[in-house]
Amino acid sequence: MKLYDYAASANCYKVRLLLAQLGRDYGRVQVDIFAGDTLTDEFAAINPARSTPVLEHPAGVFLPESNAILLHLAKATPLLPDDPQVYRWLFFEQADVVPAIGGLRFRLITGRLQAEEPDALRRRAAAHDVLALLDGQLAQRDFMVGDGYSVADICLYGYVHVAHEADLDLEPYPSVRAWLQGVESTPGYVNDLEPYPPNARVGASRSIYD
Ligand SMILES: N[C@@H](CCC(=O)N[C@@H](CS)C(=O)NCC(=O)O)C(=O)O
Repeated sequence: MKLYDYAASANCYKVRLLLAQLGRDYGRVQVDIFAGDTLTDEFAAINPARSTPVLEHPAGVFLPESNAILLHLAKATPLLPDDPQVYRWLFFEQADVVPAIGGLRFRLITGRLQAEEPDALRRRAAAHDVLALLDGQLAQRDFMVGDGYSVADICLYGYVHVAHEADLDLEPYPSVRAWLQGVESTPGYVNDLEPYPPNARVGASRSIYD
């Protein structure tokens, strides 16, 4: 099993976290998404959307989309409970959490947006809506679905745990803060998310964002 992976992507980190917690061995294929690695014909053959992560499993069969990979890998394990609420959070994460928190963080850190620009303000407001919603959900429970840790927590953790890097203050969200600590206390937890490297900065990069 191979993971086409970018170390500074939280979408990729979500998959690495699950693989670590499942104790699965895999090979890591480093894709430098800001050096044009996803713009090649070879990468398009692996994933025409030109994004990472992509799981190759079995050999020659490629599965893109981080949350599809989470579902595939967690199948028949306790991390994928038989509760459709899991699906709800995986879709919510991609539709709401990633553009708001992940998109804001990426654009601020790499110089693609300034904090007071309208698009930054829009994403910041959406991020606070997301955090308030999650805080309400987590007020009466330790984890997102049922009474245990699952891929719903893993997928949401990916970008929520770095919300402060988008200057989003988590102080008003005590249940979210307690949940982050809860995730970090689960067996096999790892955090190998790397900071964006210099070549991610606007003007220095060659990627689908440029
Ligand atoms: N919906 C996709 C989004 C993946 C995505 O946006 N990946 C980014 C890194 S976080 C990427 O690989 N971008 C490629 C590029 O910039 O060339 C998923 O969840 O896997």
